Amino acid sequence: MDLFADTPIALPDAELQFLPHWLDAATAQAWFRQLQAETPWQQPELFIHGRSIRVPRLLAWYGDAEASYRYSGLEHRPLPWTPLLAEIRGRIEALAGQRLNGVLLNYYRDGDDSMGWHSDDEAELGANPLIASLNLGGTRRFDLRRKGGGRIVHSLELVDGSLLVMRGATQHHWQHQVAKTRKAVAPRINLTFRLIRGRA
Ligand SMILES: O=C(O)CCC(=O)C(=O)O
Ligand SMILES: [Mn+2]
Repeated sequence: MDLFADTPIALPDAELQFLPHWLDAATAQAWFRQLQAETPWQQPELFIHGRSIRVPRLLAWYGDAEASYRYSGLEHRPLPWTPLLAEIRGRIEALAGQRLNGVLLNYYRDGDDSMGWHSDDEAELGANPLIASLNLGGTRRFDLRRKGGGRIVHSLELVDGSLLVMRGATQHHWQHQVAKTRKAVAPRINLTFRLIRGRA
């Protein structure tokens, strides 16, 4: 038993809870395989300064019908919940203590796949959103820095079966990334559950 397993991460102006062993290894592997196989993965193209760039990972967005979401500058209508994603959502809602109506799936095929610095601060998430992020498959490093740049202040190894919950003002003050790596890394699927609030 790891006594420090669920110790909160003490960063100023952030509320982070990391549960490294949230899921047992057999369930994590079964979920990874099923999601890898059954998800209609997409690799959207972005247009930045007149150039087209493919997002450096694969994505899918699921949710309740009202949970339309903009990410990477594009509007996405949700796919309907699969039985597996609905089950995972229920378990994470129970832990988070709140409703969650959408989930972004990110598939990092290898160390070339990545997610750049950002905060989850889109308007439709409202102030102080709770983001619950489940990790399946290969371990990747998750870095945090103050908004506005500067050095990496804290890093976490997001291991298979772990859950990271970000709450409170975290997204106002901090950015996160999953950088490319030259290390040999196994494929990884990350699921970030969110609550999309209706537009005014
Ligand atoms: O893959 C990860 O751990 C990060 C995912 C993320 O930051 C996001 O989906 O907004
Ligand atoms: Mn994020």
